[in-house]
Amino acid sequence: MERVTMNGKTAVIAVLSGALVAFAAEAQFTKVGDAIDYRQGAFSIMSHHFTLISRALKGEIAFDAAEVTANANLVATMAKLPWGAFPVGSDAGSHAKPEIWKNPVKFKQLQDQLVSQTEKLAALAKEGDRAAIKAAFGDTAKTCKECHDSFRSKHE
Ligand code: ASC
Repeated sequence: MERVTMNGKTAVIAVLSGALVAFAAEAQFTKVGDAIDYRQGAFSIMSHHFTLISRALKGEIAFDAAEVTANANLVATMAKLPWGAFPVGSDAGSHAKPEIWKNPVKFKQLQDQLVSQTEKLAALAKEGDRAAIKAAFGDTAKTCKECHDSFRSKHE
């Protein structure tokens, strides 16, 4: 019993370590500007590789299944990275809207949606069915836009 019953001190430590885990993603940056640079870098690389998939789907560049898969894998990896780089109040000097910290539930929901959709896109790219890739690409692009509409300002 002793091992599963928390005394006051143990409970406090458990709560604090939970808080630390939640904090860790933000604590990795010592300067707000570094967090902004990091997330913008991830978004920029994601956009580059996402656009290459778009161009291949439109026939503007050759549709090379291996290239599309490599691009989709990069998109899926990048999609996981920015979210720990939004320390509270880091909207100044970036496109981030204060709504990010007013509506964290919706922001998180869109992050999770992007992560799952980009993973699906990468899995479908590997299978090589162009119509399925196109559909998954469209779903992903919708999520990009939905998040931008709510949480990204057009001006700095
Ligand atoms: C891109 C890019 C975005 C999304 C978005 C989709 O290639 O840079 O932000 O697609 O435009 O609606």
